[in-house]
This record gives sequence, C-alpha cells and structure tokens, in this order.
Amino acid sequence: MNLRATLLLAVIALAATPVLAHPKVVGSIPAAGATVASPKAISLTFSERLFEKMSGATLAKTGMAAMPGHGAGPVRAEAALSDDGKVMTVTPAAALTPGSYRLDWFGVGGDTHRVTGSVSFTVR
Ligand SMILES: [Cu+2]
Repeated sequence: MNLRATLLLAVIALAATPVLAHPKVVGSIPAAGATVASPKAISLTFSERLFEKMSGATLAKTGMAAMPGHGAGPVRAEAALSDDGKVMTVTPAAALTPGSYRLDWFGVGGDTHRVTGSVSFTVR
C-alpha cells in the first residue's frame, strides 16, 4: 500500500469515528435544572441505543428546598429501557416529595464503553 492510500484510509477511519460516539442524553423529562410538580417517572432520551443489561440509573435526593443536604439520601426507583433502547424510564417506588434530586445514569452503547452522566431537578 502506498502512502497516498494509507492516508486515504486514515481519513476514512476518522470520518467514521462519530458513528461510535458515546451515548449522551439528548432530552429529559423533567429537563435538567427544572422545577416541577412531583413526577411519576423520569425519562431520559439517548442519542443512541443502550444495552439493557449494562445500563441503568440510581436516584438520590440531594436536599430539601432551600436546605441543601438536609434530608439527602438514595431514593428507591426502578429503571427500564424502551424497546428501541433509546429511552430510559426511571420510576420511583413512592411519590417524590419536595426537594432537589439527582439521577445518575450509566449506559453502554455501540462502542461498548460504559458512559455515565447525571440530571438534576427540583420537585416543588
Ligand atoms: Cu467509547
């Protein structure tokens, strides 16, 4: 293979990289930073399909309104993925009481790397 062909292949490889980009959250309900009425569930929409067995989320209460850290702790919730693997729905075991929350998600997409992120919101 001559140098020109090698360079061409390198360019093709670089151009193909975005296909293997890590999954990221492209939308959530509630939206990040939003203050909402107690939601029955939290949903995250991802940029690509996640593998169900290697993906999930944990929910934590991070504080009560105007009292950061007070009443903080884990919140029992169950995460499930849609059939197309792009929407994660997290359903709390009990209604969320007023305060601030953080949803920490983890997921494995097409490139098999584990990716994590979080979405915070407030329940009024
Ligand atoms: Cu990766």
